[in-house]
Amino acid sequence: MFSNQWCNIKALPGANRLIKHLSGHRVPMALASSSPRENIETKISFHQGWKESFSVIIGGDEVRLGKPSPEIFLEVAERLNVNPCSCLVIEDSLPGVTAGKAAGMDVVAVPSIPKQAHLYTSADEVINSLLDLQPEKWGLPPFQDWIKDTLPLEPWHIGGPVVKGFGRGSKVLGIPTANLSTEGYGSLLSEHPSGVYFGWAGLSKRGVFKMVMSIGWNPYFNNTEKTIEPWLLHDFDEDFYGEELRLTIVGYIRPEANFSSLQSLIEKIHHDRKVAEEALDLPLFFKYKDEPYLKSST
Ligand code: ADP
Ligand code: RBF
Ligand code: MG
Repeated sequence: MFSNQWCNIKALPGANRLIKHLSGHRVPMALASSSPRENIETKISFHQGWKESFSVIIGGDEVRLGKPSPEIFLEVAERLNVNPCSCLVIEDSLPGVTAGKAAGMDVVAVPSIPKQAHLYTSADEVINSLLDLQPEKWGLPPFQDWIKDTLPLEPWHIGGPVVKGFGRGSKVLGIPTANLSTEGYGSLLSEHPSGVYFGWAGLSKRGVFKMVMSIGWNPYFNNTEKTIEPWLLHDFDEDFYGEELRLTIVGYIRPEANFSSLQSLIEKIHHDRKVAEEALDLPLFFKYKDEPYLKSST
């Protein structure tokens, strides 16, 4: 059962994948939003195949009490003719989480605002993005699109001159990251959740290299600004600040996490490196190495 800001014109990252997966397995789905029914209908009409995927669509104007009252979810269960306790609610808002729990349902929270996970304590699970949902935890069929610990994505691109990072000595840790400025990438980055990704990195004078990166707030350091930090999997004998760096991001590995020690953060990043290196040899990912985007620079 889905709710709320799902169906803005740009779909939430991973929403399409999830809806296709569940409808492919004939899992009954409903959309329960606080917006008026008419607005929901308009919004979902932008997404191909969504309307047909939901057996029930219900708006805030169709119930007496809005979230956090459980009414909207109980009404959905009745219309679906299912027991509330066999429903899973996927929610982005706090009142929605409260409503789902009050209806006796399992609730997975996907907070729409970053760094708010700690507020969602009443949810059964808080995930960073829909990419991290594990349907099998809730008795639903598992995704089958993960390949060798990676989730293939429609490739996307980001590029610009390499900027100075926090100078936290990542290099000393053996993990130099050639930071890119997030300026001008607001909307692209909001389409892609924070997390650990991999792909190819092009430096016009030096070549194309395997790359594993984090995008986000580095929970271990609790940054206040989002950073883009690609680690090029190659030994360079000099720095390349200011050079144009082009990235093709081809897959997702995991959400950013916090760690109890710097040592465990470093070990995890080395594991990410291994995952990325092996995956990038698969034809599925290797083929993007030759994209012109990586080689041209303007
Ligand atoms: P900063 O905090 O300024 O990003 P880092 O300690 O992360 O500093 O070092 C990153 C810099 O190291 C990059 O900007 C780049 O010039 C250089 N560098 C050398 N080797 C690599 C590599 N394999 N991957 C990424 N950057 C590298
Ligand atoms: N920082 C975190 O706080 N949590 C993470 O899970 C995390 N994962 C990372 C994965 C990769 C592949 C890379 C390159 C960096 C990651 N970082 C993470 C960012 C790291 O904290 C940052 O690069 C530091 O500056 C390293 O000292
Ligand atoms: Mg860096």
